Amino acid sequence: MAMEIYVWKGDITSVQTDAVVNAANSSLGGGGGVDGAIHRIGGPKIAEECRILKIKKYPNGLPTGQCVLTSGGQLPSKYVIHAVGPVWKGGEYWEASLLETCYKNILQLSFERAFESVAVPSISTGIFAYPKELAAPIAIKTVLEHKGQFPRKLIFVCFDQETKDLYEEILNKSGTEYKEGISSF
Ligand code: AR6
Repeated sequence: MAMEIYVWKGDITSVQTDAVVNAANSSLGGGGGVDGAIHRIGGPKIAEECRILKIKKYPNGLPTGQCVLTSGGQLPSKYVIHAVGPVWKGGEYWEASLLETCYKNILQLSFERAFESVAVPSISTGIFAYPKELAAPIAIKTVLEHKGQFPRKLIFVCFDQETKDLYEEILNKSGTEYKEGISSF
């Protein structure tokens, strides 16, 4: 069964899915943007799980492109996949391949956990300054190439209209069917 693609404009902390993806950083210590919102709404349980993961598994930080799972705390979604996207440094520091790896790892983890629905923000395109128009095709291509049975539903969560328009334009050009969705998947 082909994966269902959704494009949804809004705040990722209000989405109800099996998992939401956090645009985290290597320290797993929280931050601004999606990370700030997830910790603010999700409550202290998520931060505590991150702290333990950092001590036990990633004392030197979670490498760029990798991801780890925690519970969703008080979020409507059950789990959070904390993923570290690349910082944009002009494009000659493997940013594209690191961003692709990041999405592949999110999809692989979602497959292994048999998640039905996973919501993903536009990783790296905020504080990490990855140009939105360069990041969106990588996000979409990597998702469309994913072969596993899970996740069954992939929701691209766009925080602003510009990002939503960009995703829809790329999906339309590639002839990919998608739905607009509501906040519960
Ligand atoms: N829901 C959905 N999308 C959002 C939300 C939200 N609540 N808030 C922002 N966005 P960013 P990054 C969009 O900065 O670039 C943190 O400090 C935003 O408009 O959250 O990967 C971490 O700790 C943009 O399109 O993540 C790291 O240090 C996209 O989500 C660093 O920021 C990603 O923006 C990670 O930076």
